[in-house]
Amino acid sequence: MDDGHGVAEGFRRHSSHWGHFSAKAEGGRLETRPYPGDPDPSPILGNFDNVLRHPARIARPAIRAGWLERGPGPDARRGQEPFVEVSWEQAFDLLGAELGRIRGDHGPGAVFGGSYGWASAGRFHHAQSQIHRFLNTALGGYVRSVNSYSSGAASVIIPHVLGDYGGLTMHNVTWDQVAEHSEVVLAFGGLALKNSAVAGGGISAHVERGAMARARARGCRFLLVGPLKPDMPAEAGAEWISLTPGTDTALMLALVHCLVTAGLHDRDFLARYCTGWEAFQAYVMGGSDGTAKTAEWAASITGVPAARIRALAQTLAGRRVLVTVAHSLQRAEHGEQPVWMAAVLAAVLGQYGLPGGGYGYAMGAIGYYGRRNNAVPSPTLAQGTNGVADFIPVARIADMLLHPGEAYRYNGETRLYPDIRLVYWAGGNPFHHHQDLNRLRRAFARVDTIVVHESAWTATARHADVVLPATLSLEREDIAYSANDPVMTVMEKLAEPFGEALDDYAIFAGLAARLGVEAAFTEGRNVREWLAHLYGRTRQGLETQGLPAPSFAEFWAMGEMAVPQKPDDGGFLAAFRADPAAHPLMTPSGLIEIVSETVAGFGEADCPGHPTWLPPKDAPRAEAPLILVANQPATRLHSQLDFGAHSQEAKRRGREVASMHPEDAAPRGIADGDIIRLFNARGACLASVRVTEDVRPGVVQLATGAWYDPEDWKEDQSLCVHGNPNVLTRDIGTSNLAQGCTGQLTTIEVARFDGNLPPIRAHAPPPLTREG
Ligand code: PGD
Repeated sequence: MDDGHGVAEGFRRHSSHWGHFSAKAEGGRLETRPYPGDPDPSPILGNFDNVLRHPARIARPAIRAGWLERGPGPDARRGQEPFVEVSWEQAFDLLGAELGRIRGDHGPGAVFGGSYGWASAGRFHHAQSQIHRFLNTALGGYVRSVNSYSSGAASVIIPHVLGDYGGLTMHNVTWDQVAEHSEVVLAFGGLALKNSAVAGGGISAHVERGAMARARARGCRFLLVGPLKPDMPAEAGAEWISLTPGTDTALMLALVHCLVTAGLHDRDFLARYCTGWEAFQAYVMGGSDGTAKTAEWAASITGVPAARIRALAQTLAGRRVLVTVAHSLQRAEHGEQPVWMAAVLAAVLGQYGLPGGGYGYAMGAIGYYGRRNNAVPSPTLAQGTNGVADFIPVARIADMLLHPGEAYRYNGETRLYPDIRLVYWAGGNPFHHHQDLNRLRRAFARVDTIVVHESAWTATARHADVVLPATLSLEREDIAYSANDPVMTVMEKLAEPFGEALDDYAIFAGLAARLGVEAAFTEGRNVREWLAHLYGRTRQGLETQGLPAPSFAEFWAMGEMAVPQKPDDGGFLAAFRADPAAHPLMTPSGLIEIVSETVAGFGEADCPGHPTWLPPKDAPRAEAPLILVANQPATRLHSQLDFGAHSQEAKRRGREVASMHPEDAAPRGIADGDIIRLFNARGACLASVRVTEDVRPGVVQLATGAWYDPEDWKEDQSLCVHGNPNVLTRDIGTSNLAQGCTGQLTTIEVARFDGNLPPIRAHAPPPLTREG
């Protein structure tokens, strides 16, 4: 028996960033079934099996003992001290008083509420919306963060070059177009299914594998440019062009050199749709800096043989080529360059705006790129007005906390870091997502108070002063909606909250009451009433279009609803191609800016006025001869539910698994299955090792997301025994232009670890005592 949509009796609907599903809770465990219409469900669903009652969960509000005894203030003992469990009443009283003190003594400009993070699916309980609404209502605002760890460089450079970052990623070439029209897909950084398996807000069908199989069956060639072979699924039958990480810009420049030399560049397209070609051509051919960007030049930088580069250029000319660039390429020093350069390479090939051709920046990086857009508005919680204008580029958090008042450059401006007293986080894990975690620990020691809402004892929670237990999405009801997915679904409550955990909404409502703003925060609605209220926006969109518009009660009873979508029309780039005068780009010239006078005018040496090969400062050298690729994990979303069954099954001897090439392993006496120590000047971690030819020689791959687990929490630079690569990565911006995250690449050395293996304690709570 099912309910007509394929949900079995006894199972209830829910959703996650990695897919809609249904589930049944029994004996503290969750049995999940993927959404029936999903052709390729994500195995990450398996992480839900064992998390409801896991020891990593936070049961009660907890206050760091030192903060309770000594009060707010800078403290290097964060992350080292035990916690005292208190009642919700005590927690609300203590935190309400502290927020009142900050509001009165320092104002909202002393509060960092950026609170970056993926949180959980669900439109109402969306943690960032809740925290921002609360801080705006209760304090009058907060210092926010802009951009993301995913696309920090791209989201700043693309508006200068192509105008519309949102349009480029969300409304452009689709997977259906690839399946039907592309002749060559040139994928810098690949199209890894582990990345497109996730989409913020929920996903009803994972279409990427099937689209690549259809395209290949039609004769489309997929070319993977990158250091890791698994970054393309077997279905694509991709040719692997293995290159040194961080050198893609040089390869692209050489491709342009080859095309121009052979007279194969699309002169008409460059003349009609672009600005700056002549000056850029002079750079490529060596006229402006004395270095011709030949195939031989690029071979010495990238490690790709010159003959292969020339052959590749011939493959591209005159075909329907889609150039894609994974987010990972721009999560590195000078990350703006490959994004900009790929836009130029696509212009040289002249396929912009044609079905299945042009530039699909970040296609495959997330499950909602390469899809059609919904034609109705999403249910969205209003966040109120932020009275603080100040912000930081998101990945500059440690700089901000360590250097209040100091100047930094961002997108042509000189800005000053604010003086932050209180950091408030809900729905993110900076001790997962930030770089150089030992530096982040020093930064977290600087403020008066750190507040974290979490469902589990992440390292971020362990570094907080006030830890408030939040429900998992599984323990509350909500609506799942993603702007590029055609199925909107109810998220039913699957289990009772763990311990005394509350929804973020209930926590903020309790605090709002202490601060005298409860009515403004809650507007008198309970959760169900809020869901009905938010749904009203989508319903109105349906009504406006004359489409059937079920009431909230009808929607809830149906369980899911198909959402109308816009046509697959190629978006702003197709319109621009059809008539560039009528549909100019949102750039100063209205054209594709191969040279940007704006960027040139900023005068940044690390981001000049056209795409440029800028060698990384952090290059392999004697003490750090290997390049670490710290990429997205396949067995969980970021660090979420690292204690979940699927994530745990993939570990070896409890550690995260790194991959390295036999040529690098053999001279170090390392064999498959050994434990290795990865280290550099910033820190060290242990991992298990897989020795494989799927990784380029000179490269070590270790995914992010294993919870930070220092051997001794009291030591500076303690060994992470579990395998968190962010103890090794560098905390520098991509450039003065975007200041994006550079966590993807860094240089390291590796050695076999022969000592006794320290225990993994990341998924156990810190020492806890009970008040009274
Ligand atoms: P998550 O693990 O998703 O990582 O960083 P992000 O902080 O988003 O953290 C979300 C946290 O929110 C989890 O701890 C989860 O328990 C909590 N949470 C979930 N739902 C709720 C809720 O409803 N309420 C509350 N209060 N909490 C909730 C991801 C970031 O990492 C990203 S997006 C990228 S792309 C970066 N990638 C890299 C990289 O490639 N390489 C390196 N070295 N570092 C990276 N860091 C970045």
